[in-house]
Formats: sequence, C-alpha cells, structure tokens
Amino acid sequence: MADKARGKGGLTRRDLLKGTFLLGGGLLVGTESLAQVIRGKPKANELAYLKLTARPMSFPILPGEATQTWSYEGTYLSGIAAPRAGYLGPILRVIRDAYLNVDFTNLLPEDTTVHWHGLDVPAIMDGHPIMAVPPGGKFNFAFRILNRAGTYWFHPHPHMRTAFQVAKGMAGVLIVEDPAEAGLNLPTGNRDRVYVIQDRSFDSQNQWAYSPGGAGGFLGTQVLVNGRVDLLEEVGTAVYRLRFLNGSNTRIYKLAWSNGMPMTVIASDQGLLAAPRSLPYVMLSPGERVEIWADFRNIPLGQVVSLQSQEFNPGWTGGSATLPQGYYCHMMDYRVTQVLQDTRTLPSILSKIETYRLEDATNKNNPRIIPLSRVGAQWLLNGATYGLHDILPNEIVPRGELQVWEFRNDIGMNIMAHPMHLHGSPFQILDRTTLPGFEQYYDTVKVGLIEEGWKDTFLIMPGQRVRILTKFANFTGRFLYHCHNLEHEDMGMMRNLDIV
Ligand SMILES: [Cu+2]
Repeated sequence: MADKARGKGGLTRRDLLKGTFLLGGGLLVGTESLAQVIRGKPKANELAYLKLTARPMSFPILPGEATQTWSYEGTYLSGIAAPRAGYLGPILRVIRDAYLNVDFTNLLPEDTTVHWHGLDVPAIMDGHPIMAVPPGGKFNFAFRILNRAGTYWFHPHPHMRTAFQVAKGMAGVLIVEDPAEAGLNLPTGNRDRVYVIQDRSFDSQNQWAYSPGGAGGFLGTQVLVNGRVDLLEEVGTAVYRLRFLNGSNTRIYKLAWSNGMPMTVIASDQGLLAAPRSLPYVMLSPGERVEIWADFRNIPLGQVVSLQSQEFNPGWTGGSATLPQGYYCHMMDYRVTQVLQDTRTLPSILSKIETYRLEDATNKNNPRIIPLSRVGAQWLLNGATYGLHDILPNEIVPRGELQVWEFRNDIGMNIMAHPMHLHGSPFQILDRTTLPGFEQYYDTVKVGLIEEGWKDTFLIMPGQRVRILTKFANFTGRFLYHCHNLEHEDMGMMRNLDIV
C-alpha cells in the first residue's frame, strides 16, 4: 500500500522498515507481526479502504422524538459497499486475504478504540484500551484478513467505557467471504441477511435509558433487531442465510422459531461448521454469532414466522429487571409475501475443520486454570481485576504453542452465566463439565450450545468448567481476554495476555 494511503496516527512504510518500535503506552511490536500487515503488493480487488468515523448521530427508533446515539459512520473509498441498519454502523463485506485499511476518526467527546471482534490482527490493530484515540484524534487501521469466511463485528474497547459506548449505539458488522464458501451455493444477495440483536431501554423522551447496574449488568426492557423494536422482514418461499450477532451488553438469547421448525445452524463465530446442525433452539451469548439456514419454502403466503428467545435458567436473572435474563421474549417477524422458485439443497458438508487434539497440547497434563470469581459486587478473572499494564506469569503465552485452558465458573456461590472472549487467534472447545447440583442451569441450554467449529466467544454456565484448546498462531504482542458481559468487562473482569 502506498504511504499516502495512511492517515495520521497510522503506520507508515518507514515505520515498518524500522523494525521493532514502541507505541504510546509501551506496546512492543515486532517486524514479524507487521510482515503480515503488508505482505507483497495487494491487487486492486484485495484492498478494501474505508473512512470510519465515530460520532454523535440521531435516528428515529420509536414514534416521536429521534434517539440521540453514538454511531459509526462509514464511507467506502474502495471495496464493496453495504448499507447500514439504523443506528448501527456499516456492514462491511471483505474477501479473505484482502487488506483492510480503515481511516478512523473519533468525533466523540471521549476516548475510544475500535476492536475487530473475532479477527486475528496484529496487537496494535486490535483496539486494546492502551491504544485509545482521544476526541478529535485519528488512527489508521491496516491489516490483512486472515480469518475464515464468516460473520465478525467491530465495537469500541476503551478502558472502563466499552459498555457505555456500545449501549449508545456503537457496533458494526464485518463479513468475510471466500471462494470455498461461494462454491457451496448458499443463499446470497437479498437472501443473505444480517441481524444485530440488542436489548435497550428508553426514557419518556425516547432517549437511551442506560445504567450499568450492579454485579449483574444491564438488561433492557425490550429487544431491538437492527435498531428496530418490531422488525418485520419480508421473505419469499425460498431458503435464506440469516446471520445473527448478539450485540447486547448482558442479555443471552435462546433463539427458536415460533412455528417449531428447527434452527438449522450452518456457522458459528468463526464461520461454517463442518456440517449443518438441526436444533430445537440455539444459544447466543453477547459477542457470539450464529448463521441459520432458514427454509421458508413450506410457509403459506401471508403467514408470519417469529423469532423468539425461549425461557432458560441462567442463575442470576436480574433481580427487579422488567425483562429478566432467561425470560421469554419476542424478537422479530418474517412474513412470507411472495412465491419464489428455489431448488437448492442444504449441503451435508460445509467446510473442512482441522481439529486440535488434547494430546498435542504442550500442557496436556497441566491445564492453565482460569477462575471466574467475585469479591462483593466485583467480578474477577484469573483471580485479579483489570489494570492497563498488569500481566501475571500465567498470562504470558508462547506464540504457536497449542495449550489447554480450563475456565472455572464454580467458585463459591456465584450463580451466573458468563460469555468469555479471547482476542487474537480463534480456539476450539474441548469439553465442559458441570458440578453436581448445577445441572438445573446447564440442562436448560445444553441442546443449543454449538461446541464444534472455530470459536472466539463461549458461554460458561454456573457451576461449570470449560476446557478450550488455543494456539496464538500469528501475532505476538499484547491482547486481551475477558467476560463479554460488557458491564463485567468494564468493572475489570478482563486481563491482558502477552503473546511472546
Ligand atoms: Cu461476566
């Protein structure tokens, strides 16, 4: 990429040639990782170039007064354009191996960063809170898309302000496509749709009513999809690829169809599964994505099929919340409005997935134990609270080493489900165990947990231990792992991770 393609605050080719250098806050970057940012000369169709601005905006959501939001505004300079949905940011579509170049400007009245959730990018491009962009500041993100085809997203990650900024409206979707997936004949164009699910509360003037709550987190009074309170989508008698992102701060969904047809899952966080799964419901915790093969061919013209979240037992339900965690809610409707011809069939094999094996882990007999615990109203991760520069000995991980990590949500009487997220390379779930006496929670969700495939976020239920196999294959530097309950993250249920 040409030097002039990079804005202030970004990396210039001269910086890259200097080799190892320091950025504000002491983040060390090696040439090894940067070589992955700029590798050869990209062809024109491999370059997606975007201007992205975080700024106060306003959108009509409820009848009457518009809602003041903080939102991402995107302008494509090259690449593939895609529309925005309400207050949510643009939906970016990029090709795997493409170079994404984002000129980011912060027009908010406070610091922010952009985190590319699920993407394996160099540490300095990951939106770590240490890289905060001040009001009026700019940052040039530039990285190559190494991840599989799939549904990813981007959101703020500033120190102790992530929950607030996401609640104000800051989130966008990034879809990666690749030729292998394109060869499967999955629905495309108008039959490939993206939905961002977020619960929200409004005050009497139609403005966001947000409070971080106590130890539990934020639970809105109603569920919005793509920024709409009663989203009605028109479909035909055809198959649709429906991509769902849970962009909520705290709320977990148990997604199911109102007419009892199965949830046919074709992809999770990091793209296609090896084979489709047909389930009565699918769990979606904050940060997670799932893609559904929705077959409306047998639905009579004019009929409505609703997407709902069914009841489950999450442990803590939110005390006096209007819509408690784990309660039934209606989410959106699909109305069949036209007859279409669609003869496609669900592929029995979707992708090839290399499976990590426990016996190949360097610490197979000695898993890294990561407790989720609580002191008063304060949640801890790895026995500690977050500090911008804190690192513990077991948070230093050699690059390229396959390791087994065991998250334990079984300390004391902390009856709560947590979505855990690792930045950097994707991982695989090895297994989970439930302590005696805690089955009442897991039993209400277990059929809908997608444990196979590549993950970046997973739900851990009360009284559970989850083992994952992880390998940070590509980049060294400072990353994060944390609870994706955003109020938990902001209160310090997050830790640094140094890949060395
Ligand atoms: Cu949590």
